[in-house]
Amino acid sequence: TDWTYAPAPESKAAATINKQYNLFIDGKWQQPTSKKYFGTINPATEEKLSEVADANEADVNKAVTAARNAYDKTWKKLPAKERAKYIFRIARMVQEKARELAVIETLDGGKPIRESRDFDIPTAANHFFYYAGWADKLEYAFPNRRPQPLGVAGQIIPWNFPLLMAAWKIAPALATGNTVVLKPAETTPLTALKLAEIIQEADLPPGVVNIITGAGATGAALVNHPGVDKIAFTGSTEVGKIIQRATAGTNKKLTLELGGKAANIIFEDAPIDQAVEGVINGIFFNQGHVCCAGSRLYVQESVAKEVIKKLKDRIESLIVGDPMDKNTDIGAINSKEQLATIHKYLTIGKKEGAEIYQSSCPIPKKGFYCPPTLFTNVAQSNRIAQEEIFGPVLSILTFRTDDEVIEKANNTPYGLSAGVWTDKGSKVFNMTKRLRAGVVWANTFNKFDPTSPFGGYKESGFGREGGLHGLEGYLKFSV
Ligand code: TXE
Repeated sequence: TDWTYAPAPESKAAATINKQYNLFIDGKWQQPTSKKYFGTINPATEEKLSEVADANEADVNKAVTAARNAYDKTWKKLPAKERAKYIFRIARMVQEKARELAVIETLDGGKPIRESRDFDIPTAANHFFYYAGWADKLEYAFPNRRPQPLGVAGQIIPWNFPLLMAAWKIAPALATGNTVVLKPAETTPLTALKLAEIIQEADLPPGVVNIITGAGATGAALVNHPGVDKIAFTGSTEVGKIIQRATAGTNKKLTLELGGKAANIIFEDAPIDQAVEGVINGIFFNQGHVCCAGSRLYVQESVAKEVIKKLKDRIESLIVGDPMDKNTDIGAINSKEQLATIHKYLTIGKKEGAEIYQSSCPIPKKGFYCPPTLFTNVAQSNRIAQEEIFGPVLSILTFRTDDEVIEKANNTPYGLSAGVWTDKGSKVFNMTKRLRAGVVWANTFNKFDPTSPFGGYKESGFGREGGLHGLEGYLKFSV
């Protein structure tokens, strides 16, 4: 492959996104009823990239109707192996267009090209491959339970992994025989719209997948539409709660993947250099815009000094800047609003008495950037140890005993993920049982695979995506 070189920004991808996008409904590109469009910008330069349609209730209605008709008239009747073929085709086309998609993802969202190229796009393709394989094996996946599709799935996704989240949502929905209306996030709609082009080119029956752009109101209209049988949402805990209230008492099946405040725990017997690398990856991957980011470090007191010194040295070597440069480690913060949120927490942390350390790496003048940041002297009750910041900001706390760290790690409203660094296998198993987190990584962090279920406890949501478990959220069972 020629992956060694990041595609240049002036490449074909950059040219093709400079346009006005309509809504992808019933297999066609349709103008929004309101004729309103909004801009999506490159957060690294603050330049406008494209205009996308603002879907209102009437458009949502059209999309849900198209999805319903497609479900009743074609998709439901298609043999499962035919459904699988379409999903395989999408997977292959995502692979074929990987280069273009990686550039668009980075331009639209601000993440380093190295990450979109090596992680987001290939993992998105892998999700389609993986779920294509399940389509004609549902009877084996759920023996004697007679799995049936739900109907129309409404899917709302965030801006941190735009194409990957679209794949996480669409692939299992199609494999299980549902049809889809998907709404990408307002700051990162472009790769989902490119996926719509792929779906059109792959010749999926019209209406099986509909992609509509808009802000929160569009999402709310989709949630409230009576023709929707399932809502799958990834985003903030705040909006997750609104959606849970809105769907209460309806027949809609709901899965929520919400915020997190993951504890990454270093025990004194851990391989320290490996653990430091894991902590760096845990919090700075994708600028910390990761629901399962290791945003709280708990380090055992006896090795705390050494670990903190190594972390400080290591963040000095991280390159912050142009996301299109393949050497960049930390790209642009996704939006002005998110940068303001991060700045708010930096002020809160300092006011709470924590000590701030930021790398001295130069930062571009234009665009939204935040240097990698460490907070030491953090107390468990501090807001920077309790609330999701969703940026490149690590809160460092210390502990002495296993019981103490379990108590502290579990002491937030969230429960999405955690990490454990130790040389002892028995400790890993013990911690895994006691940590209230949907995912626990041992001597690694931020590892994802389509075969592994992912999802939270507590206010991090419910339901699982990925793996066999990821099929269940899109099925009903008659036994
Ligand atoms: O999220 P929203 P925002 C967290 C993170 C971040 C904060 C705010 O802490 O700082 O949330 O981000 C759609 N009904 N996460 O404001 O609003 C919206 O258009 C239906 C964690 O961007 O939750 C978008 O498509 N839909 C998270 C999607 O919801 C609504 C990832 C997510 O946006 C809606 C993102 C409504 N009433 C943010 N309001 C994670 N778990 O990974 C908005 N939306």
